[in-house]
Amino acid sequence: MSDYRASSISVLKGLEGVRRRPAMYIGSTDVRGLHHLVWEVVDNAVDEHLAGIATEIRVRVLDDGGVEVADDGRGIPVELHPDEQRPAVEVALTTLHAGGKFDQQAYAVSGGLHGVGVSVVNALSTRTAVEVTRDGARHVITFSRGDLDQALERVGKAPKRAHGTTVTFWPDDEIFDTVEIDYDRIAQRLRETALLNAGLTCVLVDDRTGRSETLHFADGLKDFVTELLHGREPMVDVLTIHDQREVDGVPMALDLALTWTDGFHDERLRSYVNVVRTADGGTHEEGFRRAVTEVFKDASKTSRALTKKDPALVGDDLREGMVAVVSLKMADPQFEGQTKGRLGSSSARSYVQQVVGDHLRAWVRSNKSQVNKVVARAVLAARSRQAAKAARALTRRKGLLDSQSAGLPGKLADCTSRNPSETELYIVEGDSAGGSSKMARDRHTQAILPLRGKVLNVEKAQLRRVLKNTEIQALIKAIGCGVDPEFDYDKLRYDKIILMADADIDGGHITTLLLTFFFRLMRPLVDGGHLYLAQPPLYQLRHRGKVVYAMSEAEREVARRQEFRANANVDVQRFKGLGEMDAEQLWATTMDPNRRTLLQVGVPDAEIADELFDLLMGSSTAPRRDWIVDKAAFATNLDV
Ligand code: 0RA
Repeated sequence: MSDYRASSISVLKGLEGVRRRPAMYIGSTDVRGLHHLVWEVVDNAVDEHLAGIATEIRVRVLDDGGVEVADDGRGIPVELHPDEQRPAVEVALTTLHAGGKFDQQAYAVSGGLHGVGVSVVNALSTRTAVEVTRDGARHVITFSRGDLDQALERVGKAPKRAHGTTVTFWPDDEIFDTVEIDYDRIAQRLRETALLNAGLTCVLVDDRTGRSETLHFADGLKDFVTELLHGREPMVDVLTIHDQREVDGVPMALDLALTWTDGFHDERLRSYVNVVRTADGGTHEEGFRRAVTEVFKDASKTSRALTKKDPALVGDDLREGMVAVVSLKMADPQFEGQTKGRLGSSSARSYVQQVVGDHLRAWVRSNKSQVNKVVARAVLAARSRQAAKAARALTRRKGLLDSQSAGLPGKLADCTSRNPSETELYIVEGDSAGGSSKMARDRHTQAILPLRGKVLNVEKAQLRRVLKNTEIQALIKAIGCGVDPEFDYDKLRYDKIILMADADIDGGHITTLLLTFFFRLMRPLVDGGHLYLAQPPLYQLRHRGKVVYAMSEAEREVARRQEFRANANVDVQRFKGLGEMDAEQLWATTMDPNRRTLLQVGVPDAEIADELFDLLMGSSTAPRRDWIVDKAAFATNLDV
């Protein structure tokens, strides 16, 4: 009796610790942490799939804010735990780190990859209900804030061979900043889960909205690579690798899919360890990259795609346009970095390098024409790398990248302040708008750089041509920091770089071109939050000396109703462009720091931005036009 008490007290202590310092167990108590609860249960269900049992995971968001996760795995054991003399499921839900996965080694590859604890979910939920189907019966047990509520009970019969677990929990609003479950977050994660686990079906249902989806990918990683291509044609058939072996007595497994496309200029590599994304890469990625470089460098020597005149290929050339997913499973992985997003285990490097090297060498031997395509693409990359290097050397000689020696561009109307923390550069489309903005500005802090006509499309043109373009040169000189990869943040001459273009299609286009320029060649400016979009109004409403501006048709109608008498004869002027506004109007609406609205340009996710610019600047025009016309998209996609 006293033993029982003693152990239950220590258990209680464990879960109290979770409630006292939840971030220790789930990272944070914001939306991310909240959804961690869902991942915790889903990952346990995925383990049942990896163990070869579960085929389906169903997540349901309930009307009352609860989340139900059901799987057809083995079912959490219900028999009495030999030491604790309580049902194993009760022990699993109330004991920290007791997933009940007793043998680490055996589970290392086939399952047991997660299982840190449904008990953490239990501790951080006002209520948790677990239903287990196994041994021919359905069993239910419930908890409240981690404490046992209703002891395990047999609630009905079940077919003899039926098995599975349903965990339903209601996140605790005493713990979390918000308990609002985000459908899209779960959908995205389940999609990833389904892509990484070929054959597993993931279902998501939202009772609050009626939304639902089913995710199932028969070809797993091959489908994943196809998704990452976003409609681009692969240059070679998607190549897949599956390997499973013991390395120094430790089981390892590698799944991989790989191809190349000429639709991207970067490398798109996604990696996972034990079905968890490694956003910062690590040793498995290193091993993979080394193998690709080694094998294809070798292959290029005997490929007719590489001629004597060509520069020697480097790894970056070979991996340009490469799209790949690497999924490694291993026991006891070591993670590094601030967010633990990088794999540090060195055994993974040599294992992946060896397996990928062996597979690729065999593939290269029997796919000569496909190899030629990959090498030809790398040769193009090597040539443009050389050209860009030559162009940079040239511009450096001319002093273009150094504003001090080159002097400022003639068209720049600079501000008088030399304190970069208070200065702003308005980049203005067209000379007439340039004129009125020069009159309107606060000349102490605001500088104006008018650009003529269309800026060169950085995405299509080669770097060499881009840097020769006079508009681009003026821009680089005025800003003062040079361009990637020699960008020098300390030389930034303005705190805010503000793009001010007409609120029409052409203005949208020019803004897009400039954004592309900044994103590709002055990325640190974007990341540092220095880039802004001005928001000139579309309409002016005036009646008896009262003037109101509106950004859109909808705003105009609201203003007409709310700002003026019902049947007032309001004079409405539509601005076709910035040039139609006089200095006073421009100042009042778009440039006065106290009255204007600026959109700060940000890049929420490098890959999303990359996609966006590919879409906008790539070859297909229809989607691009739609996007440009719908200028609101700038705000939603780029404004953070
Ligand atoms: C402990 C041991 C076993 C399975 C599980 C826990 C388990 C946990 C969860 C959480 C959600 N779904 C789950 N399914 C299973 C192994 C049981 C056995 O060997 O029979």
